[in-house]
Amino acid sequence: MTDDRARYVMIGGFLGAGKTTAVARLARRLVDRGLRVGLISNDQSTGLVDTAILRSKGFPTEEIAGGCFCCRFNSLLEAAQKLTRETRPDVFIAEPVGSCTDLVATVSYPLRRIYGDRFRIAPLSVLVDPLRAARILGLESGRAFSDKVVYVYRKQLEEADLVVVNKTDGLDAGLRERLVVALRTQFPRAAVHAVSAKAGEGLDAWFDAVMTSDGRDRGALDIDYDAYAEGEARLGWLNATARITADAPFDGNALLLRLADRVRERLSADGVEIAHFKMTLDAGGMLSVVSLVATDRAPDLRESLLDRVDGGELVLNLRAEADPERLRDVALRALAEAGEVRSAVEHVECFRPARPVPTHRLSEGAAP
Ligand SMILES: Nc1nc2c(ncn2[C@@H]2O[C@H](COP(=O)(O)OP(=O)(O)O)[C@@H](O)[C@H]2O)c(=O)[nH]1
Ligand SMILES: [Mg+2]
Repeated sequence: MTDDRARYVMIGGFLGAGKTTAVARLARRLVDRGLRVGLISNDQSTGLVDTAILRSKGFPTEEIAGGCFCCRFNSLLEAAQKLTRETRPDVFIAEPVGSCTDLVATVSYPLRRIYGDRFRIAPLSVLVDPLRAARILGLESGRAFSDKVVYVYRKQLEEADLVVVNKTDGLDAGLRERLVVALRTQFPRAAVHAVSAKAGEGLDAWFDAVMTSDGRDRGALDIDYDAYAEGEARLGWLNATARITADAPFDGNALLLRLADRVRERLSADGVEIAHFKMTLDAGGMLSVVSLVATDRAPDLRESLLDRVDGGELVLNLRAEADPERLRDVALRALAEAGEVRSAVEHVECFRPARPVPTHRLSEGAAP
């Protein structure tokens, strides 16, 4: 008997772990094999760098803004329906908000129990950045988030079917081994994979597990929603867009790297830990993309503009354990002082994520 249900894949994990990179990798692989994909990105507000990145690669992508999947379950369904009307995906790949957890009970179970005739639910993958995870699991010292944020981080790992250590390229072999052992010991329910989404290493076993097995049936995560809400609200969120103009052509990649460094220096002086700071400069459909995933790490130019440009649209997403107004002030000041260019800020939103209130919360065995 053939199964014509679409596979629903969720690739979760904390901010900066490499979800969007992995989503694009999996999507490319499936498309190369003749399958149709539909991608769903998600954020607490609008103006998403991730959506711009995924669309620039040519994948049909819907964005759910203004709340996470669990709290906007119906928007998730609508996004899937829209993609179905337009491209009839064989596989949906959804990237939840990086500060979100309890996804099995609030998204996977309801999808399976209520819409199981339409979707086949893949195991939940949770990606980790190895250096971030090594600090959080106590294997390495260094700047880290507060215990409140760490609560959310650990809950993400607790509910994973597949824990995926990402960024193995350039990772010290000894640390990689210690990390895999620590994850297996502390989160024994999950299978642990180690991959580089960027370099394309180790992906076969993980993607095969995602594409050929189903999410495991088990009771809902034991989670205290007060602690979860508090942990999530420790993170400040800033989304901004600005129109960039200049009198003479300029190097757009260097502009973004300069902005990332300025913001990092100021927040470092404040003792703030950055979770993920990402920016795109869209110059007539060509993109420069820069990411920064910890205050003490260098910015990464993930996509570069080949030529100098006259201007473009800048999208800036910053998530850090700090007062959101402070993030706004630091980012806007860096922009104002960027030199070489003029910037007209068109949209700014800064806030702390609201308490998560899931549309559904089902555990296995519960009636829908
Ligand atoms: N070295 C390395 N960097 C990676 C890898 N995967 C993602 N990154 C980088 O990590 C940063 C965050 O990636 P992104 O996919 O946006 O993470 P997300 O916030 O979880 O969606 C970007 O600078 C990526 O280029 C990887 O396998 N190796
Ligand atoms: Mg992302």
